[in-house]
Amino acid sequence: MWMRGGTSKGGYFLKDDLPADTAARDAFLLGVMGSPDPRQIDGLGGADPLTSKVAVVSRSQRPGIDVDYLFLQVFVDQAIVSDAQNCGNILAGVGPFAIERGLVAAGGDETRVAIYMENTGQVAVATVQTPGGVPTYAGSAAIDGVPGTHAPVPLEFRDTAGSSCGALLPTGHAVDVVQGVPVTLIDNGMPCVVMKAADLGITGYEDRDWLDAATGLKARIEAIRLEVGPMMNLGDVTAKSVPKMMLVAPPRAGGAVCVRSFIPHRAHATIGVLGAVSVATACLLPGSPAADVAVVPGDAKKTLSVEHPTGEMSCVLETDADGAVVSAALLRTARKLMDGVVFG
Ligand code: NQM
Repeated sequence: MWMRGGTSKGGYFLKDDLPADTAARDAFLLGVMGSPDPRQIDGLGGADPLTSKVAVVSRSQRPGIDVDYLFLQVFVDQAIVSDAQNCGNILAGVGPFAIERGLVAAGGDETRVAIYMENTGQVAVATVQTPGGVPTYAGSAAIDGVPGTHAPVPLEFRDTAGSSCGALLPTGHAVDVVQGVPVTLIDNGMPCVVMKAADLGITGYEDRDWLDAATGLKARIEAIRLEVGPMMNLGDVTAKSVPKMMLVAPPRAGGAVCVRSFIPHRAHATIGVLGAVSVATACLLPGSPAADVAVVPGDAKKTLSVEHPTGEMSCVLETDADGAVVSAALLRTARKLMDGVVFG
């Protein structure tokens, strides 16, 4: 099934429909997307990392969990299929897909689907609109980066700290200085390097095309990324899609912070879901580059509007008595686009 999940798009597969052998599976998925090729002309990928994504879904044997979800990033111009990151946007389609395929029974007008995210070993809960026992994609929820309105798919995350790096702050510091730039190396669901756009010589309000064309800036960011990979317990990240590079600036539309992200080699059209959770969490760390530019509400349950190139994404963060983030909730939508047979 081809679906839009949040501001991403990709193929949703039942695990049993794919080759069990990882190398054979990856070769098939590269063929499905048409990679490696900058235009992905011989496949269904959209010549953009945001539309070259795969969800592999299966019924879960884990107590209290409905389905297991493995996210795979199919690189556009390299023959790489990576499971080194999660994807909270594609996650938004997993609940409806699981109900469509009969892995989960619809339970009334709304169905809560507990999803084990295999990439990071963590759980997310998605609430899917199922009037009359059938998933609906029509509704009145709007998310920036997607035209029109659709059925809401609220997502809740708990205990996402250290998803891939082993700790929220893998170096133990809220600030490290790398190649002369103060950075926060953080993982609250997505390994991210958070730094001030101004420290890289830009405003942080540039659009995606400008950022993608800024080869000097991108080379500097990539040099920082390669250096911090081992510091974040990610090893050599040359062929990995993490960490994501987050350039923050003061909000300018009434939000909490403004972000331009590289994922990691192309600028994001919006922002990743768990990427936004990680940046929002960095805004709560006193003395960090993000805290320096952010406007953070005082309540224990904080709504942080993260401004991005085409609007904003609101993250609702719940903090404990020590100010640590214990849960995050976000609104996404999803849509079934095509159901059929694909050739690898
Ligand atoms: O951070 C893109 C996306 C993502 C990831 C990326 C995502 C997340 O927007 O949870 O959703 O960072 O590669 O789909």
